[in-house]
Amino acid sequence: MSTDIITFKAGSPMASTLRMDRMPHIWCPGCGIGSEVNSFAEAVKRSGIDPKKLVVVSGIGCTGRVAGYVNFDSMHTTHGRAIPVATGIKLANPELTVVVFSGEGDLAGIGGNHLIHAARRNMDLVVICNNNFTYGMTGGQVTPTTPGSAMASTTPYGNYEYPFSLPFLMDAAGATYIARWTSMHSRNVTQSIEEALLRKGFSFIEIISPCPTLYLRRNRLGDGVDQLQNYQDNSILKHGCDTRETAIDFQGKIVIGKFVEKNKPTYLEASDKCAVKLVGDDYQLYGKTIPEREAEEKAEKEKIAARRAAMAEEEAQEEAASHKVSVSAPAVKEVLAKAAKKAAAKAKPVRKAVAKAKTRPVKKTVAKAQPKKAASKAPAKKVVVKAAKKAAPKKTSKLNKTRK
Ligand SMILES: Cc1ncc(C[n+]2csc(CCOP(=O)(O)OP(=O)(O)O)c2C)c(N)n1
Ligand code: SF4
Ligand SMILES: [Mg+2]
Repeated sequence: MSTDIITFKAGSPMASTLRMDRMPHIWCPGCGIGSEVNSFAEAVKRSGIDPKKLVVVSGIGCTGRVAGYVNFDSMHTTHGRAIPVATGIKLANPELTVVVFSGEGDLAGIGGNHLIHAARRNMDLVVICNNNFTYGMTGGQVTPTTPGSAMASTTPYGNYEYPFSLPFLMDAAGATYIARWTSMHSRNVTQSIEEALLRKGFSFIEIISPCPTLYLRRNRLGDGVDQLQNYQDNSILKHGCDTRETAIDFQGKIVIGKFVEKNKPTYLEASDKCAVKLVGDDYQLYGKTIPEREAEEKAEKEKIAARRAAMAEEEAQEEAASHKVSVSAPAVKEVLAKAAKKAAAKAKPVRKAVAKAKTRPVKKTVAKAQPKKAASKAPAKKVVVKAAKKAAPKKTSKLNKTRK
C-alpha cells in the first residue's frame, strides 16, 4: 500500500470507528449501507457509551458485511442467526450493549422466527435493519418485504406475494421501540440509533435503502441518487403513527418516524424477578446480586452522562473558539477585508439594480396585490430577482468577451 493511501486512511474522521485496514469496502456506488454505517458510527460517538462495551453482530448478506468493517468487537454470523448470537452475548454478559446490523432478508426471511421471539421477549438488543427490498448479495431474489409487482430475479413477471410491513410485524410481536427512516434521513437515523443505544429493551430501526445494482436496475428506477430523490418526495413523517398504516407499495408513499416507544421489563429483568421469587433476595447472576448489578448500572449511566456533558462542552468551546479566531486573528482579518472590498467592487452594478427594485416597483406590487397587513415577501423577491437578472447578463457577456 502506498504511503499516500496509508496517510489518507489514518487521517480519516472515521479512523476510530471503522477498520481502515479493511477499506475499500465491497458496497456498490449508490448503495445505502455506507451512509447507514456512518450514521451508526456517529450515534455511537454521540451516545457516550463505552465503545469497549459495545458488540456488533451481523448475519449474511451485503449488510451482513457491516460487522467486518466496524472497529468494535463484532461477529459476522451465519445467515439469519445474528439475533440468537446477539441474545447469547447479552445473556452471557449483560453489561454489554449489543447491536444487530443486518439485511431484511437475513432478519425477516431466514431469521424471521428469531426476530419475532426476541421482540416478544423484549430482549435488550438494538436491531438495525437495512431494508433494500432484495437479497442483494445473492443476485436480487424476492424478499419478505419486496413490494407487490416489483421485479426480482425470482419474480420476473412482478412480485405477487404479500409483503411484511416490518414496523407492524415488530409492533405485533412486542418491540418496545420502533422507528423507520430512509438512508436519505441520515440525521434521523443517527438520532434513533443514539436513543436506542441509551435505552433498555428491544429496539428496532428499519432503514429503507437503495440497492442500485440489483433492485433499482431490474425495476428501471435509475441510480442511487434518483432513489434518494424518490425518498425525499414520497416520505411522510408521522411520529406515533399506527403501525397498521406503514405498508409500502411499489414506489409509493413511505411513512417514516418513531412509531413506538414504551417501557416494559426486559427479558433479563423478568427472569430476575422470577428468580428472586424462587430463591429470595440472595439470588445472584454471575456472582452478583440484583442490587449490586443495579449499582454498577447506575455508575455506568453516570459515566455516560459525564462523557456526554464533556462532549457538549467541547463542542460549545470549539464553536466559540471558531468565532473568536475569525474576529481576532489579524492575518485572517486582513484577508477577509480584502475579499470584502473585492466583492463590493464587483457587486456594484447588481447592487444598484437590486436597490432600485427594492425602493420602487416592489412596494407597488405588494400594495396592489395584498392588504397592508398580509403583505407577503414573495412578490418582492420576484422583482428583486428580475432586477438582478437584468444586471447580470452585462457581467456574463464581459466575461465571455475576455475569454474569447
Ligand atoms: C443458510 C443459507 N442460505 C442461503 C444463503 C445465501 N444467502 C447469502 S446472503 C443472502 C440474502 C441476504 O439478503 P439480505 O439480508 O436482504 O441482505 P442484502 O444482501 O440485501 O444486504 C442469501 C439468501 C446463505 N448464505 N446461507
Ligand atoms: S448489491 Fe445492492 S445491497 Fe449489495 S452492495 Fe451492491 S447496491 Fe448494496
Ligand atoms: Mg436486502
